Amino acid sequence: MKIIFFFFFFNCCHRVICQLTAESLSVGCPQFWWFLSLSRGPDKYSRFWYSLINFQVASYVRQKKDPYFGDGQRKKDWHNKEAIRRDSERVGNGEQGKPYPMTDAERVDQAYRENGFNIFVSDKISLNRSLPDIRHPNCKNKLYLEKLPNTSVIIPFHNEGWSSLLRTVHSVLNRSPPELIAEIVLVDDFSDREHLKKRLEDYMAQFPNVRILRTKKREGLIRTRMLGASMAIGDVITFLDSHCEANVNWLPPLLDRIARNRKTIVCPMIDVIDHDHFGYETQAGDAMRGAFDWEMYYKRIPIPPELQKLDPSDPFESPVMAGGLFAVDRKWFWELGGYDAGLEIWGGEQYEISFKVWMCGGRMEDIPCSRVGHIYRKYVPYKVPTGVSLARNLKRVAEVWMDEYAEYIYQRRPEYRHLSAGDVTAQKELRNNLNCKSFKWFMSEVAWDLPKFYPPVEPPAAAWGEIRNVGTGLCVDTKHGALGSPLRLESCVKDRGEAAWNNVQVFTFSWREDIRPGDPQHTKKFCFDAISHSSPVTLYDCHGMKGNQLWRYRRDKTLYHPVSSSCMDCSESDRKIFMNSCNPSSPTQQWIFEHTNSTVLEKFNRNLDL
Ligand SMILES: *[C@@H]1O[C@H](CO)[C@@H](O)[C@H](O)[C@H]1NC(C)=O
Ligand SMILES: *[C@@H]1O[C@H](CO)[C@@H](O)[C@H](O)[C@H]1NC(C)=O
Ligand SMILES: *[C@@H]1O[C@H](CO)[C@@H](O)[C@H](O)[C@H]1NC(C)=O
Ligand SMILES: [Mn+2]
Repeated sequence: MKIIFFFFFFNCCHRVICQLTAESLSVGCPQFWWFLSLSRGPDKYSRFWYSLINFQVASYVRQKKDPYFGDGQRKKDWHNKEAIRRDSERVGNGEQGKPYPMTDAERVDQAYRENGFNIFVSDKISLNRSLPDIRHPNCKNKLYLEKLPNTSVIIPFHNEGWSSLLRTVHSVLNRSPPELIAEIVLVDDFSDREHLKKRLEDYMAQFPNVRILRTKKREGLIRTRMLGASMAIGDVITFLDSHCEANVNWLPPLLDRIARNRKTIVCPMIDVIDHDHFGYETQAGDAMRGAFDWEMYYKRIPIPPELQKLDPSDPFESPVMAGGLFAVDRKWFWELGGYDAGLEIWGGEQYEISFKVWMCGGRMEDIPCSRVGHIYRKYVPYKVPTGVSLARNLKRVAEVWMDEYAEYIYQRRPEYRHLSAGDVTAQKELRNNLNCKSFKWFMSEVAWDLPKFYPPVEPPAAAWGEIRNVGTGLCVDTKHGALGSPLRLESCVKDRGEAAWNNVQVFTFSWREDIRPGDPQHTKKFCFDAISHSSPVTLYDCHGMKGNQLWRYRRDKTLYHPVSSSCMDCSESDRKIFMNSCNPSSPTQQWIFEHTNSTVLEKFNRNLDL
């Protein structure tokens, strides 16, 4: 009898009953307690059902606590099925995000000079081109609130190319529900290119909700964004770059999160539009958390298991944003003081807004179901006022927000220590008035996984100095070679007793278990890299993912490469350094680091079959 009842219970309407039972937990509903006592008997069936119902109730209660679940608000499927179908039928240059087949005539430098990407190719691709839907498959079934706030889309630009700017606008118009676009605001930061003047105004006249604002002098990216934001009328402000393409259903997933918690800043996944052929694809690693190293370079780190969602298409928390693409409740943006108006031109602003929103009671998320492509330029085509403003911006951010952690930056960038950050009183007052938390809190609650990748205090290196080969008596040398060029043997400069400017023979086997040029305090960001058990050893950008840049310095003095199970070897006659099958008795496979720290080496080697 009991069992039949439970079958009914779980099969027919467990959701409703769980809701009832959960609610009755708080009001002490007698039916519920009767029900529990019924299922609580000594026999094992009862115990089974009892634990099952407990589980159901517990998970319901958990979900109820999550404001984003089962909140009773009406949701809907925001996909524009008709537009998706039309897009899927498009064929032609660059359609479906495919690379455009470039001719030699289109490959010339001239094509890149004005924009830093190939404008000839851009001009050949439709302003309405279709993009591949590369979202996680779960995104296709997601529902978002029926009632969403509308947004002003702010697109600052400076001397942007015609087709790249227009494709940004078209992609937003084509792939956003019209009722959610309060306006598109193009903010011109004092461009001088002719097509951005009357011609742009004439073109945009066909779109009633596109506005053009212009700065009166060159203001830089940060103040240009602020000008756009200050004129915005939408409930939400969405910032885009001027060479982007919004992908399918990109907007509702962003606005939905803000509707549920107005203090959330949301970022779309940023995809890569190739600056040569305009092919569209994800960034390496796709969904990752935004982070920084202690020289304040932006970095991306993997989502730790603790933060991975059951559904990988669900939003996840990110400590810092990449930069120009995000949406924020307009009023909340201004409650946060917008951007620090003392930030010049470009740089550091993404840290400022990110630290601020987390520390002052908001949060920040990346939204896997929202994707926007961005053209990463080959180079910046216009004059950017020199490094001084970037350094000053970073110093401002460090001074206002980073508390005692600023010291870690000054240790690596001593030139920042005495640089003037200008007047930051207003910023500090804002931090005070908003009762913002400490940077220590930010590091321990939000960016707690960052030090694993970028420790504030560099852990001691395992070995450093010259690397001398036992068999030949020669040293590993980079000869200042270009990235990707092989390492070579040279006579050891220490022995020559002369300053050998053409040689780099000092290396560090660092706590990351990779080998880099430079002494432990000043390593370069290049790493010993081998791709097979017989390949040369080259210098390559450190990817920090161990893999083919992971090395072991073993007791038998071999430099072992776990991925290929081979050892670093060399030949005296042609001075080459290459991978080979390990033969520890071969003197050409034995290498002596000038200095070692045996504690650290022991630690690295401890769990290894050596
Ligand atoms: C883009 O599509 C719109 C309709 O969605 C159409 O009016 C316009 O002519 C198209 N423009 C181009 C350049 O294909
Ligand atoms: C945006 O939404 C607000 C209500 O949230 C409404 O008052 C306003 O008129 C809308 N703006 C536009 C341009 O649709
Ligand atoms: C060697 O490493 C240990 C930590 O593993 C550290 O305490 C010690 O200072 C290091 N020694 C040198 C000479 O760097
Ligand atoms: Mn850009």
